[in-house]
Amino acid sequence: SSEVDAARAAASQADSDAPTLFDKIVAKQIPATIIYEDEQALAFRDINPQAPVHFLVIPKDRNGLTRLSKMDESHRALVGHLMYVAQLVAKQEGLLPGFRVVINDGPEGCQSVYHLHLHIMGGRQLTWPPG
Ligand code: D5M
Repeated sequence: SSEVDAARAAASQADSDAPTLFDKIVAKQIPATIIYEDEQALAFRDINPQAPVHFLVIPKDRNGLTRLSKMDESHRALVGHLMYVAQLVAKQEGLLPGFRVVINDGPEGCQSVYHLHLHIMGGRQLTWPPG
């Protein structure tokens, strides 16, 4: 179907260790609306929002985490910190009635940028299941 084709096109970038555009956002070489920053993590608004509030939380240093499934025990504290930042910024953004956290992994997960990122979406009634 055309929806499946579109999903595959969106997820066309292969998993590789090449830098992604998120490294350029971390380095402030390309603009982004940054809404939270600390030593380890950055949160910025998604350029293609799927909800009234849609932001991404990323590790500044990808640390081998092109995708969640590359996680090993050395990443546990970092990934826990990203989850902490997700809920902190969700509250900062007024998402007290609720929100959703999504990590797309790999081609079938429709991942398009191979630098681990959490999507946080809210500001409307979300539905389930996602596509
Ligand atoms: O999601 C990758 C997400 O990254 C997707 O929702 C669009 C977003 N994106 C792509 N480029 C930018 C820039 N330049 N700024 C902000 N957001 C961006 P995935 O889970 O990999 O499909």
